[in-house]
Order: sequence, then C-alpha cells, then structure tokens
Amino acid sequence: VFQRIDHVGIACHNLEEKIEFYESTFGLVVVSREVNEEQGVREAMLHVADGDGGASYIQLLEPLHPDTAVGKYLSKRGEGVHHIGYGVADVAKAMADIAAKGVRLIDERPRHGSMGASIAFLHPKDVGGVLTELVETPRH
Ligand code: MC0
Repeated sequence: VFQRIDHVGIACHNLEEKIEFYESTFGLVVVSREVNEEQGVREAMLHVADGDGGASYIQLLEPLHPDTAVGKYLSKRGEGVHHIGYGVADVAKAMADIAAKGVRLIDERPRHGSMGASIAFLHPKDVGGVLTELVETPRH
C-alpha cells in the first residue's frame, strides 16, 4: 500500500524558530507554508530528497490554538515527532484496504493536506502508538 515516506511531521511551539534551525543546521529549504484551519496548524514543508514515487519532506507543525491535535500533543508530550505520512497512489482505496484489516480510521473521508494532497489519518492506538497518515499527492 505504501509507496514511500512522504513526510515526517514534527510538532513545535515556534514554527519560525524551528524553520531557522532546520535551514541553518541541515541546509533544508522550505518549499511550502500553509495555514490549515481544519487541522488547526500552521505548517512548513522542507524538502529532503526526490525519489521515484515523489519527494520526501520534513513537515514542521505549530498549533493554531492549544485545543487542537498538535496543541494537545505538545502539552502532553512536548516537542518531537508527531506523525509519519506515507505516500499512497489512491487514498480512498488505501483507507478501505487498511480499515478492512481492523485499523481504525480517524477520517471517514479524505481531507485537504499540504501542497494539495488528499490525506487521511489512522488511529495511533491501532498502529503501535504511531499516528499514521496516508498521503495522495496531486497528479501533474
Ligand atoms: C495523541 N496520541 C498520540 C498522538 N496524539 N499518539 C501518538 N502520536 C500522536 N501524534 C495519543 C495520546 O497520547 C493518548 O494516549 C491518545 O492518543 C488520545 O489522545 P488525546 O490527547 O486524548 O487526543 P484525542 O483523542 O482527542 O486525539 C488524538 C488523535 C488526534 C490522534 C485522534 O490528534 C487526531 O485526530 N489526529 C489527526 C489529525 C492531526 O493530527 N492533525 C494535525 C496534523 P493515552 O495513552 O494517553 O490515552 S495536520 C497535517 O499533518 C496535515 C496538514 C498534513 O500532513 O498535510
């Protein structure tokens, strides 16, 4: 089902400070910045590498409010890895295939993600404590 790692999402308190750290320490470059009200985040995508199935990124996430997924995560666990996003060819098909194996979907239908992607989250409690995201990138 998974074609590649699309991105690793990292929760942080201050997006601008973390961007500066990733740029100056690792030489990564921001290729997209968005506010996603539905997900309650302000985020930046930093390009890491290109592969056969598409690129991979680090996604830095700052909560828009404390009462959001990332806001709650930060207050409970502090800064760190928040989720892994896997590239899939067809997010709706991947959701159906994975749900059929007994893993709970957080989203009943695909939602809007970074850079025009269609995304859906799987419940971390059914994936060994790892919040897992399916990512279908738009076709060019
Ligand atoms: C919470 N838990 C996690 C977790 N967040 N475990 C692993 N990784 C995470 N990121 C655990 C908690 O520790 C807790 O475990 C249990 O799940 C319930 O957590 P909660 O704090 O009570 O919070 P809930 O249940 O209200 O929400 C957790 C849930 C939520 C994962 C369902 O965060 C969610 O719907 N996430 C999906 C959407 C999301 O994360 N959006 C932000 C990124 P214990 O053992 O203490 O019970 S948006 C994004 O990334 C987009 C823009 C994109 O990629 O393009």
